[in-house]
Amino acid sequence: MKEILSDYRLAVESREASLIGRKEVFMGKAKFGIFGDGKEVAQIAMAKVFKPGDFRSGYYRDQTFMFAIGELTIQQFFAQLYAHTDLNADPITAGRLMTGHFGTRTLDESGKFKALAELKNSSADISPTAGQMPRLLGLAYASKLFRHNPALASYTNFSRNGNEIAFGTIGNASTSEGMFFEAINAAGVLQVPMLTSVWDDGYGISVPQHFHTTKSSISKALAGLQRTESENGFEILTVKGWDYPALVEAYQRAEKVCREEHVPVLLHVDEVTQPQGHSTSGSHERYKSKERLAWEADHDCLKKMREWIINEVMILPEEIDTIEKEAKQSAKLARDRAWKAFMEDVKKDQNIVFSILEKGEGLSRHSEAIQQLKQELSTTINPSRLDTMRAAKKALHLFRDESHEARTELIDWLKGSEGDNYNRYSSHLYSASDESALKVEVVPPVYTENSSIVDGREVLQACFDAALTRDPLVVAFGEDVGKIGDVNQGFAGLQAKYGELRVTDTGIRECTIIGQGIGLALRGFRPLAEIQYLDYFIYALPTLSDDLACLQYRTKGGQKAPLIIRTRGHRLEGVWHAGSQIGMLLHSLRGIYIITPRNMTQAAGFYNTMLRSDDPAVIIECLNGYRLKERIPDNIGEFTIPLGVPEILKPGTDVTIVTYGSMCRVVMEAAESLEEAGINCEVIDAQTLLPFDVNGVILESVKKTNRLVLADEDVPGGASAFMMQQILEVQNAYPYLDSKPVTITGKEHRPAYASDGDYFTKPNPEEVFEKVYGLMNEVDPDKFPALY
Ligand SMILES: Cc1ncc(C[n+]2csc(CCOP(=O)(O)OP(=O)(O)O)c2C)c(N)n1
Ligand SMILES: [Mg+2]
Repeated sequence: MKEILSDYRLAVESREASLIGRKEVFMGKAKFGIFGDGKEVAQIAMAKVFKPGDFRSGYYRDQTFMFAIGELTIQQFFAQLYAHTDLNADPITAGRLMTGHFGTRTLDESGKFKALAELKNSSADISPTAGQMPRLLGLAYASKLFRHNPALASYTNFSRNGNEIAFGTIGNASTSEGMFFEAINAAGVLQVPMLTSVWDDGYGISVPQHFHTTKSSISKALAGLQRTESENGFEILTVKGWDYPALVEAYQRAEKVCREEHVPVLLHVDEVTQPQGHSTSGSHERYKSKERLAWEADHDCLKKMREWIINEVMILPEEIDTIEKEAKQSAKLARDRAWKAFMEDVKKDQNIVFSILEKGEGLSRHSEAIQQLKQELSTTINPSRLDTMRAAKKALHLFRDESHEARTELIDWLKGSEGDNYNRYSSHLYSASDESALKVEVVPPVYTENSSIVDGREVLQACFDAALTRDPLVVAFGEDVGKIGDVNQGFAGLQAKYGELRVTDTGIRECTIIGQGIGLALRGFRPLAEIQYLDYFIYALPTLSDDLACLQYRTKGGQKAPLIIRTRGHRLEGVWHAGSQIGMLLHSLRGIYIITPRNMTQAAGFYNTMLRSDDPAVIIECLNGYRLKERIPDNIGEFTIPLGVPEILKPGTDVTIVTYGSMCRVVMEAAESLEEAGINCEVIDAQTLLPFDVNGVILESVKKTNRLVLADEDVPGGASAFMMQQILEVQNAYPYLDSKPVTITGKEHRPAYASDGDYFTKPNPEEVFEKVYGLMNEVDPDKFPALY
């Protein structure tokens, strides 16, 4: 009984937080609100079966659940609403994400994993609907690996025999997304402990259920997944979102099959309401009928729970009234504390700038304008950091030709706040820990007389073999990766050697292959997830961009997923098998290192580096390089290659040509012909595009040659534009140029088929020759007469 009353109290407190939250937005104290009202009771029931070691992957309605598992306080909930940038105030997003983005810190302050098996964990939310599903699959799959691979028994900090459930939550309308279906199907195939709850309020913002789901019911639509006596599948349960005892029972049943038998469960929580409507943008009276609104009021889970307690548990209404009063009061107090802390933080800088302005008023010729700025700053309602910054910058602009103490103080403050604001709003895009990929010790390759010359694919195979031996947490999976050892045999024989749990085939489902990798990495694994061809990255891009790339950033270093994505691309022969969409990756995947090795030895060195770091990376192997001969280093599993360090493949003095990947061979061939024509090229392999040339190797080259050519296989203005911006603007090579920079790229369309198609749509040695020659013709037409 005590438990029931405390559940009810929490439900009321959470509801009150939603109600107050909405008011805060309307008072201008916060920008946007989206709350979990109407879902309180269901979430409290879910929290009852959520054990240490479990993980949540959910969405913005889950505040009550987070309160119930003790991983969010109401004060923190308000701190996030206000965008308080202090990690102590909002420990999961540090004010970077708007309200309703939940999570727990799975890393300690040095960026190492905490003992996850002892904690109640939540992966970090993202806004795109159903974006939580791919990751959810991986979180559940980790339990399967921990349970079935005896070599992992000692990793008790991550798992206890794979007993952990991955709890998913999703809105009814979001189940229409492809990611939902892809993840659900994969969970049924894999038989993993994934317990997905659908909060079904009958709407997705304004759009009613019959637009979203076949038969207007996700449990009906998915009925074919239900397991039977003879066939594996899902356990599908339906329960009403206002029925407290039924919810408690349903979650107990769901937990049992999920945790003990590793059977995935879909819990369709129907008849959920949304008392305040979707969010603070707009009201639901615009699209819900009077009847629907009346039905919602009648089926409100708090109202129903109260009635049930009075009727069935026999508690007096007055006693319940007291609980409600206390709960509401405590939510208000939490709001007050959060606002006070937020204001105190913001006002620190405001006070400093105010006093500098005060000083400036007496010292500047623009006394009146300064006074005006001071006045504005002090009378701003709900002041924000930008108000202070703008006042400071406007004052600095006024002080520009003056010399006094106020100006010096202002400059000092502005310089200091650059670092503070970087820390508040821009830090942790990549790992900031000691295991950052940029800090991995460099171990050079060792070659001896015994080093044999083998096919490129064999170099990779030896590297992966060594990795699988070295670390039992390394797993590789993807389409055709298991039995045949991938389409180019990089994993040949390794499934036979290490078993199906370590080297594994998957369905054709790029998006959830990535999610599988993210979830595994979040739980301590070192996954190598394979996307068969670079062209199919487009299917995986949402999860890579929205989830993996921003994970460290959006948690301010609170979570990491050191996933390595392996793929192959650039050129072979055939449309959708010869793409080099590198610009697409550079534009959408900041936060993931992008590595473009020219051969398989370089690729192996980068795999070794990344496997020793806690950053995620994409490694793009050259499709046309698997059968080329390479000399395999004796320390194939140990040597590492540093990121961001280009390699000079051929020194030269006339022109700097920067390239990467398969184009290295093309450019080297052209450079030889150019040499014969009297042009001495310096050919540089950038090796990694993120990070790009961290030590300015290319700048030094341009200082010498004064001419720059960028060659790759992406579209014009794709990755070549990125490289140019890095070299001309960031490295400041612009003043050293004597000629216009030149790019040599693929055509704007997809590559045409066969050898001729490749020749006419991708850069070839003759084209490189002619472009570079043309550059020199402009410089010295007598020495280099026009070709045509
Ligand atoms: C990919 C994507 N498309 C659209 C949106 C905008 N959006 C936010 S919530 C929402 C409705 C979701 O409805 P439902 O899944 O039923 O969850 P509910 O809010 O009803 O709990 C939409 C369309 C989004 N966040 N992400
Ligand atoms: Mg909905």
